[in-house]
Amino acid sequence: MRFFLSAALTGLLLSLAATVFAADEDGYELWLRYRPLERAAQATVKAQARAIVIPGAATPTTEAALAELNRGLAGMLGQAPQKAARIGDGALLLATPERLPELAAVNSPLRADLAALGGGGYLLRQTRIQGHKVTLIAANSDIGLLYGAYAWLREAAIGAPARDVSSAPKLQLRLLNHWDNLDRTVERGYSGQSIWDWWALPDILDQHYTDYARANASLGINGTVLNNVNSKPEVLTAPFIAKAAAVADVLRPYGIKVYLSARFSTPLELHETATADPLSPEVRAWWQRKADEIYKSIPDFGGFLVKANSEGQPGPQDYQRNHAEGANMLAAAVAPHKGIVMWRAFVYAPKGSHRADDRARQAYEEFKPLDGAFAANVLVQVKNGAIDFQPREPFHPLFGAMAKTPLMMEFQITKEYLGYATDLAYLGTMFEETLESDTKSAGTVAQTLSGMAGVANIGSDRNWAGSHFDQANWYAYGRMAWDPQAKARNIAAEWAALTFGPDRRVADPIVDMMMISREAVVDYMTPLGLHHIMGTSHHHGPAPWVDNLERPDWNPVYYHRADRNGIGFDRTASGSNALEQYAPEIARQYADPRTTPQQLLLWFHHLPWDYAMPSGRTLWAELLARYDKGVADAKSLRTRWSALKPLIDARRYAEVDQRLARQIDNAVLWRDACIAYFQSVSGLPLPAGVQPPAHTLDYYKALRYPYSPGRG
Ligand code: BDP
Repeated sequence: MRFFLSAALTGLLLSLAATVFAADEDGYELWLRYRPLERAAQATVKAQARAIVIPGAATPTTEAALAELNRGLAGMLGQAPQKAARIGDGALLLATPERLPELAAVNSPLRADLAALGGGGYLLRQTRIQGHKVTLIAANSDIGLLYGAYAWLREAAIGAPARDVSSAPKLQLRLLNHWDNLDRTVERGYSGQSIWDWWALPDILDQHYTDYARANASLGINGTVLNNVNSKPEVLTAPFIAKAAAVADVLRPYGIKVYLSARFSTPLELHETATADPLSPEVRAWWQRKADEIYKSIPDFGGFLVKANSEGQPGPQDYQRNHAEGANMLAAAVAPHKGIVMWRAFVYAPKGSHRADDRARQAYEEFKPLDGAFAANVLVQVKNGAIDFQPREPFHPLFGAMAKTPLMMEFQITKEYLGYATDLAYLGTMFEETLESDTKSAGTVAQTLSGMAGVANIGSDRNWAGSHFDQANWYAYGRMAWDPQAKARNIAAEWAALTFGPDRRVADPIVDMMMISREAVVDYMTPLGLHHIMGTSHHHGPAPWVDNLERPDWNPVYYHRADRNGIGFDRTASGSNALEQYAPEIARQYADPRTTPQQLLLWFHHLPWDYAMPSGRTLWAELLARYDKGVADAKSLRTRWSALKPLIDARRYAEVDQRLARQIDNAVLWRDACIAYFQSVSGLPLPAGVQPPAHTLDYYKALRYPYSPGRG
């Protein structure tokens, strides 16, 4: 009894202490907070880092590693160790074979492990070097050392700094794509202005740039496309090249290369050529000169990202050339400098020539025949699904279908279709779902990749991402770009511990919230495989009734096809047959609604309202149940958060709480508007116990969202 009382009392005191002492945080430090460790953990970390030793000459990258270790240790221990010139007991030793040749000596036990790491990997070991007990961070390059330093700090902050770790990136290209405009607006950005202050550059280098580099390097992100895929010619003019070069100088020590989105018609629009035809010698020469000019200022420039012949952007098809001819022309210009071209497969035809029957088919139809036609330094960048970053999509059929073309995955980290920066939706589970999908022709989607790009959610907001939980999506993206087989739950646990502290009473419930959050959004927006029923152009809020836009495939009614008899898009042989673009096993399995995963049912099938679902309900009743579940889960997110109030600093608690409250409203709005609309179409009564929508359909139809953010 005494024991229980004192345990309860200690618990209470701990909570009280947490409430009293948890100082407000604004989120600027992201997952690199380095708060003081508990006493026992402090002792362990201290013993592993009595002094920091980096043999050999300092480079900007080793200086960055040293600075981060000092910052981290000062935060976690209250005091940073000295840098020492010699290895001694308890040293934290950062070394490459070049800096410390004995690492690669024939008799070195680390030789094989190191060789397996490649350029960017690292290992962490408790070992003996020159007779001294040391903590070793070893790699084959300085960038590997920097990654290793971040990994060791992460382990220390979470309280597990003695593990032996070997880690090497599985993908060589790990990029962010900023959809940032040169006027600092951000297309689909919900976290303030662009962090790139083009006007102030190149003279004024905001501290944000360095902190951005640190955050990204801590995840292993090694490239960034600075500007929007809907690009402008000016970005390739001398003044903007100088600005990009200044950013590149800041990012370089952190192993991050700068890339630019190039507008295909740039030379023509700058009036420097008479055409933008990729086969014109004048155009080819212009791009070659332009590449030379860029590389003069940015010797390690990564290359170009291109959106061509999509949503009105110019491209090779304007000159009756195909995507490969366009991409290869640019590839030839950057090839002498070892640059690459990332050519996007998000294409849907301009007015008039589109396939009216199914937009989902188009990318495959344009790109599959070109497999093998792209130059060696071209990668085709494919969105995770064939429509457009919906809350749930089946994996894009191009994955597994382009054996001769390196592919990059394009995920959207910013939540254009999943509630902006207000709704909590942890995307780790969504990324994982796509990456582990089995293509049946080439292994999992993850195994088909040569690189990954994430459309950034980063902006000028103090917390970078617009909300604290949206930081987790940047984090999860980076960790999965490093290891596409990583598990969303483990990443969430790591992020939660780093962001809110390693106390499991806090971290565990936060992980649980994160793990249900994206499915909640799917349920209250687009359950059972519904898609693209959001409001026109801003993509916020429900609008399943919209049927009057210029292109059929901009209209929600095109996607859900609900009428008196049923609902869903028939992509089987009796419909658009988009299914034939998948491997035969998948096509066969999904041809039958009974063997199609329920979560994709209405993506592939048009079914009668009384179709019997495995639950025993009719499709109509199931749809209603999903909407109700979405709302219930949104409510549960907030309840779970409330329970954490005593353990979280007041500022972050309140900032999250306000958003969770708004998320409930959004969930109810979606549920009610969709039910009102689908009921008006199906003509079916609501089963007993289902709450009728709060308003009439006309009320929902009349809602407007003027000045919604993210329109660029
Ligand atoms: C859509 C966005 C649009 C982008 C486009 C793209 O609504 O703003 O320009 O994707 O990826 O999701 O090019």
